[in-house]
Amino acid sequence: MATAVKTKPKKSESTKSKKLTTQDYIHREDTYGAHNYHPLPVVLERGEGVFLWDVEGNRYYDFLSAYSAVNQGHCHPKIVNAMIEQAKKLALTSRAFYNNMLGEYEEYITKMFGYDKVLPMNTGAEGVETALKLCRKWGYTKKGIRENEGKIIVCKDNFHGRTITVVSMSSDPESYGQYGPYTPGFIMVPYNNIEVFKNVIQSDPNIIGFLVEPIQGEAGVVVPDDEYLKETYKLCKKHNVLFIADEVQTGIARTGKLLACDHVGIRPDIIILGKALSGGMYPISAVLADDEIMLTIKPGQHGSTFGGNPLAARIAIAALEVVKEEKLAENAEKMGKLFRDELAKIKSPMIETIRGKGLLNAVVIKPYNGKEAWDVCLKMKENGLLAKPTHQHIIRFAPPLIITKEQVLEAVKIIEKSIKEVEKEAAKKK
Ligand code: IF1
Repeated sequence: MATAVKTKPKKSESTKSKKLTTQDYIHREDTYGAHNYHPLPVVLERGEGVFLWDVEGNRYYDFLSAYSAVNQGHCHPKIVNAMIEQAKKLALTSRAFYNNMLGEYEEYITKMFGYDKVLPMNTGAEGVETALKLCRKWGYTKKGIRENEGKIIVCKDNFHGRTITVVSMSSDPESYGQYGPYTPGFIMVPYNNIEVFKNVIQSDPNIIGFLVEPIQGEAGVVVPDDEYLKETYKLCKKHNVLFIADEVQTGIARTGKLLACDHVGIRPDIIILGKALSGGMYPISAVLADDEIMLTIKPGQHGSTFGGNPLAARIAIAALEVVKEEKLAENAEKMGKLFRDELAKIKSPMIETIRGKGLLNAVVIKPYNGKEAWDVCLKMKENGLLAKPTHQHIIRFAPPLIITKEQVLEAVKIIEKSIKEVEKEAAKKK
């Protein structure tokens, strides 16, 4: 597929009258928007199911799903209809008053995940911040730790969002650089290392929580040993430390179970959900916990303008119903295995590792004569599939969980074709 020729709109010509090209859109964003992202050069205007279309009319397989926010597929009719219906009635009241949708959603989600209560928020980072606040409140009012002394264990290479407290827990200079001074109270341990965790958790009586991604998404879909989550969970129980699972990316059926923690049979003390909680239609996050923890926050001690709004409540119910009705976890399990098995058949010096669980997968690309993961992603774009590298050499592959067997097979063909074409270009450069 030819790439659009670079054209700059003439000063006099208004960009409203003529049909804009991909470059026009990119130039306009570059002129008026902050430069806090480096997107792949594609401008999307329509999504349906596993597909996206750009402004030139090209169709793509979406293998990012907005970082696992579109598990149900783009613009799922059931969720869209629920959103339209509710939006015509009542969108936002603030929590100064009750609304008729919130209680129904709270009952639905707490019963679906098996917790006493939910605290509704909007973004994943807000959900993480809420979990940290709950953990500290619980540490001081229930565990009896001296105020301002509470410590929370976090993992190296974590990604939990981009607020200043959350990046204070980060080991990635790109995430925390020049954003200090940082929020104190975090102890960092290597991921997937039980020995170090054991030494740390028994070394400090002020430890109140352990915040962990059951699979590290941003780090490159790093799947820990099964024992890791089980053992750290047991140690948390032994030392009366809250096990806090950040399932913003791994939750809502993405890894082949409703929650990634379900693979190892543990029940976190606090669960953080986001992204696919709305099927990508609206920012919705949620923190689930039992009363002993949840009720440590009293009226007026936490909240947000949009948290728990009736529109979000209605959308989240529809999005969760789709997960159940369409058996998305089961499909993610099956299609994920098929995807990894088919990828493994590709013989290429550029494929170093294939890893993942369910439909959260990644391929580690070995640079080849100057060509690397970014080049593979550009080639896949030309061939009709969208994915993006994380940490330079790792391509994450996470399609909507509604993907069919035929679509997985076609997608793997595109990936194979693209890698072979990049290899050929690399060989020519030799
Ligand atoms: C971006 C990354 C993924 C998350 C986990 C909390 C949050 C996220 C495990 C915060 C958000 C998003 C953020 C988005 C890209 C994407 C991402 F590349 F940034 F790291 F998925 F891996 N916990 N992840 O993955 O949720 O506040 O964004 O709603 O910042 O570019 P949020």
